[in-house]
Amino acid sequence: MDSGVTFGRLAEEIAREAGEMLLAKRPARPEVLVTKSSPTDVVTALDQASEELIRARIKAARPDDAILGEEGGSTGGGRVRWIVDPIDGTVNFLYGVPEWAVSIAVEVDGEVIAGVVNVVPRGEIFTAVKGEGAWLAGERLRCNTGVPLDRALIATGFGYESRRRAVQAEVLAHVLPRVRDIRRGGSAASDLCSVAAGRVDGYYERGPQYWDYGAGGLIAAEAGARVGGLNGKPCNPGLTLCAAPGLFEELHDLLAPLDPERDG
Ligand code: LIP
Repeated sequence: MDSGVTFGRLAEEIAREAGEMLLAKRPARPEVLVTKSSPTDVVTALDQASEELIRARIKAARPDDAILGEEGGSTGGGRVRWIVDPIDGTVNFLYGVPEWAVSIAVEVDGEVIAGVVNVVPRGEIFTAVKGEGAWLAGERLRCNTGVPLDRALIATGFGYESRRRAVQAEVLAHVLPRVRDIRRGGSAASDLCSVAAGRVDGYYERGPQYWDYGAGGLIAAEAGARVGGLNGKPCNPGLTLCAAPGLFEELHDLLAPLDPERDG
């Protein structure tokens, strides 16, 4: 079995190539191809082209591995699985907001051991290998520590369905008065990397899927953050929560009584 470092290098190479393709092919106004869970949940032709490229590169290098992709679903079996978000932050991509990413994680026997988030418009490639730290441009990343909740800059995001958003707004109304401020970047993968890089102190969101948080979750954890869900659960679409130990618990205890996993 290859090491996390070998998987990480391959993931980085593929995420870099997908990013170059997206930058080269992105028209001034990308067109919506289809909508998914709601009229605002969009897929562009380039989401699909990016996933096709990533799948082709993985298959060429590792024909027996399984792949879970946001657009193409689940294929293959075996101990190694690649978790792919071909464009995380598709609405930003559509509008030309420079905050979208290609996210690739590699899981062996159910555990993520390597992750890459290429925040393409910023030319930033965040990487992590389990036990080897999180890195950006040759610098080891460390999340902010010792920040109390009332001084914390917290990133969050919102789903695409109206009823879920109404709950998220209600939860946010309780969080906002208790923290330094809120940021809504529009890419969960990038938000998790922002925790790793100390650009925000914490992040929470109801709704991100495995392809949104797989790679970024490892990057944040390797930068010293705690990453999980409610009540000791691992990250899951019910809630993704991430911050340094201490702030994680404060944020958790603020959110838990608000029942943030409900959808209306
Ligand atoms: C998006 C996230 C965003 C979140 C949205 C959505 P997509 O992913 O990264 O931060 O708030 O609900 O999940 O749809 O652009 O891949």
